[in-house]
Amino acid sequence: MRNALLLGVAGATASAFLAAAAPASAAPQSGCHASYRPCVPITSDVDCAGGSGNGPAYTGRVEVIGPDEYDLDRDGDGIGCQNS
Ligand SMILES: [Ca+2]
Repeated sequence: MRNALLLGVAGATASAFLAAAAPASAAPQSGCHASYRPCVPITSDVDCAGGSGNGPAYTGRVEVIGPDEYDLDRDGDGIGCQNS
């Protein structure tokens, strides 16, 4: 019985560890917009650094890999802020 109890405790500890680790591994891009690479923050608007946009966030050249919600790729070639 003692061994069974110890195994039960070990199993519960492992399960708690996995549950705590899962969200981090499932969302490694947390805080980054899914449409852009490398990381562009998720905020009200992002403009090209050095451009005429008013922010509040700015980025340099980025690859657009999803819907261009921030309108960074004006010519639609998949690269945003290419003149930055
Ligand atoms: Ca472009």
